[in-house]
Amino acid sequence: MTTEEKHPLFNRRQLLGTTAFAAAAGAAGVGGALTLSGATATAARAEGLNHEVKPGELDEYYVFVSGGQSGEIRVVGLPSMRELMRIPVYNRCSATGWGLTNESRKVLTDGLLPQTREFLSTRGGVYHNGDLHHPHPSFTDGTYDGRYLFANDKANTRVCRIRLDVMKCDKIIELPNQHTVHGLRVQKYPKTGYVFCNGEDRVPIPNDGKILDDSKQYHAVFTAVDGETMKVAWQLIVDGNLDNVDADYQGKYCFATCYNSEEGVNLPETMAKDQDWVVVFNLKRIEDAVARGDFKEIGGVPVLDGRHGSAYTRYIPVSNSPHGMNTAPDGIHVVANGKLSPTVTVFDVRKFDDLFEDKIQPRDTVVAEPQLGLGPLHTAFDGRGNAYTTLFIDSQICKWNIEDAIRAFKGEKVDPIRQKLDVQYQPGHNHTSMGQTKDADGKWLISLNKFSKDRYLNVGPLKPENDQLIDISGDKMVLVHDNPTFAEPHDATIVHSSKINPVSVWKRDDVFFADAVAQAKKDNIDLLSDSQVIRDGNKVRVYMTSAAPAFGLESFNVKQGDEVTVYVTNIDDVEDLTHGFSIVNYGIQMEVAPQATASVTFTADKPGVYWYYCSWFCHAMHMEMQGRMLVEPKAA
Ligand code: CUK
Ligand code: CUA
Repeated sequence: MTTEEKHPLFNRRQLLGTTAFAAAAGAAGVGGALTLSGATATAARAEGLNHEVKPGELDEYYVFVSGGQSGEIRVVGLPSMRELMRIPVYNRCSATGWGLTNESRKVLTDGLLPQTREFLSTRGGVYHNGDLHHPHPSFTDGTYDGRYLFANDKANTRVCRIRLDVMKCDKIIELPNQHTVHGLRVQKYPKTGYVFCNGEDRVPIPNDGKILDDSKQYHAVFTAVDGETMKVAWQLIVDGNLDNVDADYQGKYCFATCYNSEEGVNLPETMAKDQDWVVVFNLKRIEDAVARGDFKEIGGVPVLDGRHGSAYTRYIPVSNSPHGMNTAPDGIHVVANGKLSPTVTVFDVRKFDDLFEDKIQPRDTVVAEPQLGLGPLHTAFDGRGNAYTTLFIDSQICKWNIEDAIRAFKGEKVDPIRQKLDVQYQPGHNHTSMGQTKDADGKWLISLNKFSKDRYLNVGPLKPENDQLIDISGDKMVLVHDNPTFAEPHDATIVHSSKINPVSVWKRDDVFFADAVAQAKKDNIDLLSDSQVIRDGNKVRVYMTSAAPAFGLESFNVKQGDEVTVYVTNIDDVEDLTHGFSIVNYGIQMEVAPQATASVTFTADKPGVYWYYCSWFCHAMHMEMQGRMLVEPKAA
């Protein structure tokens, strides 16, 4: 029996590859008979990419996937599509204590506007939801530098930063004057730099109730946040609204789609016109204006007027309701995706200089406008001159060639479309490996589909979404894997693993728990060795170490009504040895990773005996890692 008969999926080319490999192995003096499995694996790689990651093997890429209305970020390995970690951001997380611990509440509250702080004062002090759409890592010189990941909150107008060394969110800021942040991308060159944040909804500024139904007086706002300081650098008021955004590879421009040039407040109004636009922002001109003080300060930040006629912006008409905005890795071409138009519009960024000098008309910057199919939403690139556009209504990925689209636009008889691949079903974003950088490697594409319909076991009325992995290394796209996901991947970024180097153990001088370290110092406590209770009026600070399988305190006493802060320091210095701290019937739970300090503050309202225990499995005696909080009742 030949290999071909045993493996009917093998074609001639694969067999040739196998033979060549066997010959090479013989010539190199490896000797012995090649096992069939060895030959098979080689043949499979010769034909396409191998997406199987065997037990014990590591993925080649990280994928940072948005959690949509779940408010979190998920870290997924590619090509296996295994979920590796969740990073809580705008949500509450029971496992890690995000939203409960003092460290996370500082992140969640520090960047809130004063009026929001007041609004939340009767609502637990923090927002309990968020809608995270667009996670994008920081750049240096057009590629990822492994420092940070930034993402928007469409629900409560915030922007977050995640530290990629520890994979925790370290900053969240709320944007003034703006109503929602939808599109978010970062400056690619020379480095990040700015984080660009699109205000989608139009509201009065200030939005204090003086203007209500008079939508003529509403405005949309574009914000540039300084990614280093996480402070607003400047804002522009624009005409229309803002959907998605991207930046160039030269550090000169960024550009955003607008689906509501009509400035309508309901569906028929926003769809009324055949054309909307892309707005281009001139970073140098804006920076110069800010430097010479040519702005109004509103809500504590510099605000410029970027409406029609402004020196800072240009408005380029495109067909009805464009959505995604994607810069190609060639550093030249930028694609606006039509959504309600079957076309995508391709701009040449080199023409924007002339556009701002008024030497050419806005539409003169368009170099192609291929008709691809119904509902183009987002486009990804392979670095070989091809683009991959999601067709939401057609439920397809359309692969097309940029140069051919440009030739067709000039009138040549060429069809830029290379292939259409069915996806299940109705894709939103799609992403290629390293495809949003100048290092696009053209190996993998993921299609983030909004519906899974018949692809999985029925789990009730609420269904998962479906992320599909597609091999784009050859001439044809090949679908290789389905992966169900929970609410809701809008966007993702595929980063080669060599770009990111997380630590395994916290450094003791990390700013994440610097407040706890400072308080301990005032209390004369060495967090790495002391377990002790400090009483300070009705404030009680409980310091304890954790080392598998014991806390530093077997018990501690407090009085009913005390404000108690428990600081747990994990003095284990071993990779993967995380402890937890949970107090039964007190709603307290947190993660304490190796060499971290975590703290939580609560009022000891209920008298009685309350056991605390380690909640992250750490040791054979993990169940025994516990102690008692004794709450003395108030004197009657
Ligand atoms: S958006 Cu969701 S499919 Cu918020 Cu990037 Cu296009
Ligand atoms: Cu410590 Cu489980």
